Amino acid sequence: MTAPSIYLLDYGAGNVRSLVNAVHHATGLSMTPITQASDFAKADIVVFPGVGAFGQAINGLRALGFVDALLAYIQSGKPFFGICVGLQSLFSASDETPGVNGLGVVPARITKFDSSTKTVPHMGWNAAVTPVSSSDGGLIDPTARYYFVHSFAAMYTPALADYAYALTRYGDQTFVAAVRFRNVFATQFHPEKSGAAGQRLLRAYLLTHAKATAPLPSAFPTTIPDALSKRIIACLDIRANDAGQLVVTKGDQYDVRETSGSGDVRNLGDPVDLAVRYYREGADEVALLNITSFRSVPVADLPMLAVLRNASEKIFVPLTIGGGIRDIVEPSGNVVKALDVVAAYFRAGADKVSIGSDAVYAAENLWKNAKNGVLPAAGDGTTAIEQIARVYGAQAVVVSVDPKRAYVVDPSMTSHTVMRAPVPGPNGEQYCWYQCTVKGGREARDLDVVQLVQAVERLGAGEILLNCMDTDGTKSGFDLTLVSLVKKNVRIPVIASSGAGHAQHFVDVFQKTNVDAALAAGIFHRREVPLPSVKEFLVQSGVPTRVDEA
Ligand code: 1PR
Repeated sequence: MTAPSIYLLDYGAGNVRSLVNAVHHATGLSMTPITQASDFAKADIVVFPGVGAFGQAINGLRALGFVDALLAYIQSGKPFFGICVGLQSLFSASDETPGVNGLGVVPARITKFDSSTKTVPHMGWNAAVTPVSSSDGGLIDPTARYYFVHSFAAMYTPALADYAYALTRYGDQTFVAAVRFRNVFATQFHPEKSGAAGQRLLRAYLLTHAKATAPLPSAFPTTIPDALSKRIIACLDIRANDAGQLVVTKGDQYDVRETSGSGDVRNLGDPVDLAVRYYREGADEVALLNITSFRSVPVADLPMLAVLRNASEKIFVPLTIGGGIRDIVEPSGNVVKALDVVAAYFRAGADKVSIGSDAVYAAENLWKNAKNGVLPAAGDGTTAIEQIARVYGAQAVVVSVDPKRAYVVDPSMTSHTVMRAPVPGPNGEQYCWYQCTVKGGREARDLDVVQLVQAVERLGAGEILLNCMDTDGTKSGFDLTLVSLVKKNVRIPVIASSGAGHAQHFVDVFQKTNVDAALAAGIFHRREVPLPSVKEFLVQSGVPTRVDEA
């Protein structure tokens, strides 16, 4: 049997490396990029991993002159496999980009999730429910969870019965998780980021199902439960140690040096080895933070690029890269724009980028334009957050916040949002506000965490990674006051970080706040509380959790 020739439809907007790696890992097959319209005729299977916004995907195809050739390919009956915006582009139109026509293969419109009732984007691991009588032998596993990240979707109505192949419930809405009809198959979720379940799907589709005709539509179960799970994220703080070797390190309250003896940077292992270990243990995402990003290096030599390239060949869950996402002045004086810095990271295999200090400056500037305490409706388009969100989508932009408690005796002593302090201050103060910092906590700013998250959401950030300098490395539990405060003030997903000491802390943060994900570093690195045991405890405690070790 000869291997199918798989062609990749990439209009150049983002990272297709994850997909190329995932397909190769699952099947041993390589994919050939389509570079001209005549390539469609050579393909046995065309894969279209749409990235970014709907209009950008369609206009990208149009600019390359691929729309007619793609429609002719689909008409020819050969297998087409779309992913995410690759599914949405099959529809007639989308509210994301009014006025731009889709391919129109499915006669319906893509609309936005209702954010008045839930967090948007829909981000994380959810089930994809197939028809009751599906005897399709393992293409989509209804007992597994797959990775979704999107703000727009095809909401399910009976008019879509001939096209829908899997449905997912998110809050009060049911949408199409996969379409399958004739020679077309497309998923709203990302199989290439869906761990072992995604690997099984890629193998089953590309090696077996692509050649088969789609089964005839049949009825879905009458109720589709919302199975979105709480995410567990493993975080690696990475820097060069004193010998110049890139290592995973971990501080207490951001101090990463040994407190006794040598005073060396703590070395907890090799970044790629540890990241792969966490993937195998069932991490829902892995975050890699370059914590010495304020140092000036030529962008092409950024050591994190090599780490990412390596990690993305072996890890098939979302990878976030952070540290130094801003305009960079190279030692030569050459300025590299933030958008070009992230392009290098996305090409190397990142799925999201996390912005720290630069987001604080952007928020401060937006607040300067506030009128009577009300933020402007949008920024001026110049910040890294806005530019990256425009090109790669809001879901690709995480803002990493490094707040620390500023204690006050009385709430009237500051204009910032004051909370009752979770623990009293050094002089017995009962109140605090959460002060934002930059440069890895080295410099405090006159901006509180509520001001920061509101501003960056307005600028288009898709998620908040909420650290806490007071609890970082202390193993005393997440700062639930801080997490609840931030969660109340934004619609986008929030990741609780800093302070995890045992499995009960994860249960507490999920049961006492409605946070979307929780992140830990030290306890995982030192194997004090292994990641699988956290997941097991969450399951026992009734917290929706994905269990699918690779
Ligand atoms: O400002 O855009 O260059 O980003 C710098 C990034 O590096 C930020 O995301 C910032 O949080 C991070 N960072 C900078 N310095 C440090 C440091 O530790 N000296 N690390 C640092 C932040 C916090 C978390 C940690 C959690 C969980 N470390 O990353 O993983 O607190 O830890 P735990 O579970 O052990 O308590 P820019």
